[in-house]
Amino acid sequence: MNTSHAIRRCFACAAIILPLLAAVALPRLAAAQTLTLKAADVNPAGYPNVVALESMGKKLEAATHGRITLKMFPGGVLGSEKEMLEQAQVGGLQIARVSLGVLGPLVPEVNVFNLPFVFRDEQHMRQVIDGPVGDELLEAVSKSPARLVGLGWMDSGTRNLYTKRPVRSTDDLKGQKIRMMGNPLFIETMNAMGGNGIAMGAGEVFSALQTGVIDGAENNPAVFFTSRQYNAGPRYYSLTRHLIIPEIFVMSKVTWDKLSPADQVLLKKLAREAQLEQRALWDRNMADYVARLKEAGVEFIDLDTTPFFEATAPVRAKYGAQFDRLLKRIADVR
Ligand code: BDP
Repeated sequence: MNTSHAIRRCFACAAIILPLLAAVALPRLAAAQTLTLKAADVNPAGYPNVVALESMGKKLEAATHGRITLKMFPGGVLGSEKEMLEQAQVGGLQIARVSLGVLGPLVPEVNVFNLPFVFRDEQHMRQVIDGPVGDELLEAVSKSPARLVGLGWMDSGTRNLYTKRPVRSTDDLKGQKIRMMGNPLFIETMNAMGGNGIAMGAGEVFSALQTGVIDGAENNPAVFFTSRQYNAGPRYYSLTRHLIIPEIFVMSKVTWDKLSPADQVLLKKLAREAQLEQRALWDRNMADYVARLKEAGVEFIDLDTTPFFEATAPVRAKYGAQFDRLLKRIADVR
């Protein structure tokens, strides 16, 4: 066989073999590039936060033609929020949807939103998180040494007290052990309001109420209803409105850094959409949560919040001093 014949045969071989190789190798390559984002929430399936993140996942999957998918783990199955954050910090969990309350000990800058009575009402809070202050705080999380990236905010309504004995005044709180989220700021808030603040994860509250380790807790109507904690002792829901804390969803920096710049932009865009979708779901469901609590026999107590506001002034003074200028900007948002 002469050389030119050999070369021609070689090309002919290649023409057959290369497409075959490609057919076998290319899907593998694509498969190797696929990414499943594990996302977790302590709230149950069907809760507005959970539904909004699932919907973000579907959009992400469609936009990347299946290259990036999201698997949701609701109901606290991956642990407490503190544990979720720890997993996200090392890349074991990709998206943690947590209350900003538990992020405070890791990223102190966010405590400005965790101060008692810092927002006039929910509408005020929404305007702040949607605007420049909200963006800056997400940036602060991403720039902090916490190894997390702030993706977006969610609504969590207003936190109110629920107790076994009715609370109509700060005096009624005396001697009552009230569960708070794990952040010293909240323990001091409860102590200032008259009760005894006890820190624990959301997953422990039900049995702590049943066994009498605590006399009550505080949260929005959505959690009070969906957790069924009204079946564990508390029959009174006092509208103290002491905390309006936005939720945040953060991504593990380990995962974020592996995303292409285009995927990062896409995720940020979809996160903003999730922020607004969650709000619509929240508004759609809230009246139902309240109605069902009342149907279950929970007594709603409307009260004058002024004494609670005044009692917590030392907490705002202590934790708020460092946020002087930011607090002014927040107050100026109308
Ligand atoms: C709920 C938040 C959740 C918190 C929980 C709590 O949705 O992120 O874990 O409160 O009190 O409102 O721990």
